[in-house]
Amino acid sequence: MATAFNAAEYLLQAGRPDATAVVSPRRSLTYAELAAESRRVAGGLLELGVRPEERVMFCMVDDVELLTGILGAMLAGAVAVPVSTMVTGPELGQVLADSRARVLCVSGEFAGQAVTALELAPEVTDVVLDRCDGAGFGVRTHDWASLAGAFPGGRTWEDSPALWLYTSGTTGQPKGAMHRHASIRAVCETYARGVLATTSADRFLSVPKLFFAYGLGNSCFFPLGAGGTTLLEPSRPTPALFARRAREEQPSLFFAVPTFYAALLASDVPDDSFSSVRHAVSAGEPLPASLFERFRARFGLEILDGIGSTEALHIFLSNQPGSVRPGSTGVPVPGYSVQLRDEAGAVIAAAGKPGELFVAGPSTATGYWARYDATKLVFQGEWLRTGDSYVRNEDGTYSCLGRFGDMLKAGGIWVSPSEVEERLRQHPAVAEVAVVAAPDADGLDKPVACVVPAPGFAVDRDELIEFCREGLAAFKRPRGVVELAELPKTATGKIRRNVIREQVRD
Ligand code: 3SK
Repeated sequence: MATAFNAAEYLLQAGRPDATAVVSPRRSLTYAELAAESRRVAGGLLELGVRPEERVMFCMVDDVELLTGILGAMLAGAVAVPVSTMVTGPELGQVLADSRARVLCVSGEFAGQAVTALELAPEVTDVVLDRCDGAGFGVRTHDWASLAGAFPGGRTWEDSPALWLYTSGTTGQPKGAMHRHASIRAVCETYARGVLATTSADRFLSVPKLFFAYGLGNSCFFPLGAGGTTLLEPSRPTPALFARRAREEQPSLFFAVPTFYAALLASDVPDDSFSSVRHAVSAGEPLPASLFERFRARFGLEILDGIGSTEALHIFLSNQPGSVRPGSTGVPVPGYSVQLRDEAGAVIAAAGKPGELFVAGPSTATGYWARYDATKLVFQGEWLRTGDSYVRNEDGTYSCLGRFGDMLKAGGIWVSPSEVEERLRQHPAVAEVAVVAAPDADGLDKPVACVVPAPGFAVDRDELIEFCREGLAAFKRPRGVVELAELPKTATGKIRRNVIREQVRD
């Protein structure tokens, strides 16, 4: 029988009413205040005519309004759809139309994109604006502060849809991954409690924003699920800003992506900026061992590297406190199982043999909204296909070899781009690097390194190839080096290898 459950109720009742739930540069709220504010928003959405399971889209900065918007939509039995604020108007219009949301909530900063998006999404009837007037929207507009209405409560079950998160992966059109209310409780109980041992004393500071699955767990589900405090930052992240917030707000848990850890290392922020942090977490892309070592040496913190996905909602494979293997992604998070499969789909039992990573666990999405083929490809029974190429090490940890399609063969032998990249990152002339396959004069694929030089350095092809030859098996060395001003990246900071591949082939 279906069990009544609402993820927002679960999160809002976890903290003591008088404990601080959220701190932003503009204001702080206790759990009692956060619950009251979220119920006000829920009532306001119902008053606008929002029906159970209907989508409400949020294009907003990380602040109390977005937090109460997501919680309020879920309380109302609607589906919260936080979307990237880094998109253009037409890109926002595309996901808005795809979701068929009738209500769009927007921070003043993104009013321009929203006006353009509305031209592509004629089903939107109401826009709720925070710190912005309603001129030029062409539909009914409402001020965020004026949202109000009766909130009856009790409208969802464990399997009711709570949340959609749009993901493009590194290619393709954005797809809405649909998550249940119960999945939100599951990630609090598995990764947050099982790996980070979160408690009500914890203070959470996340560089990734609430519109990413990674940031949503870090800044909403985990802090509230533990009865702790979320420290929100509305501005664009920079090392100086986050080091200052960390010194002022004393977080105990800090979350970022490898690119941001590299930026912190390249900055002159004080070395004791993160002295209050008990665990620093990395996800999004594999954390190179060299970055781990340099961060530990300078900031005195071991980074826990993990991998999650929008489809799995959060991290399912992670290093564990006290047993980090640098350069690996650790072991399955308690509650999740992983498998490596070969190209024919057979499960690989042996250590050391690469395969595609599949994961099963309690938080996988129910599918992509209105995407039959993509859903069948990715959601296979209880297993979720990640598209990542991994190997199990002898000690039971797993290491990422790149995307499944990124692996390349040189002279008939598999080469992992990330292994060659890790070697090249140790050279002082290399700031960023991506290794991709490019055909040689014979049309045979060979590894080519695309290098962004470090400030003040020039790229010397022969020196870099020789440097790889000294540190790696000779067949793995790049046969060519291409200098690039920057590496093309996705909105979430992942390297767009398909774009680089096209560039080096031209
Ligand atoms: O990319 C990841 O590793 C990740 C981690 C947590 C949640 C979501 C994602 C995509």
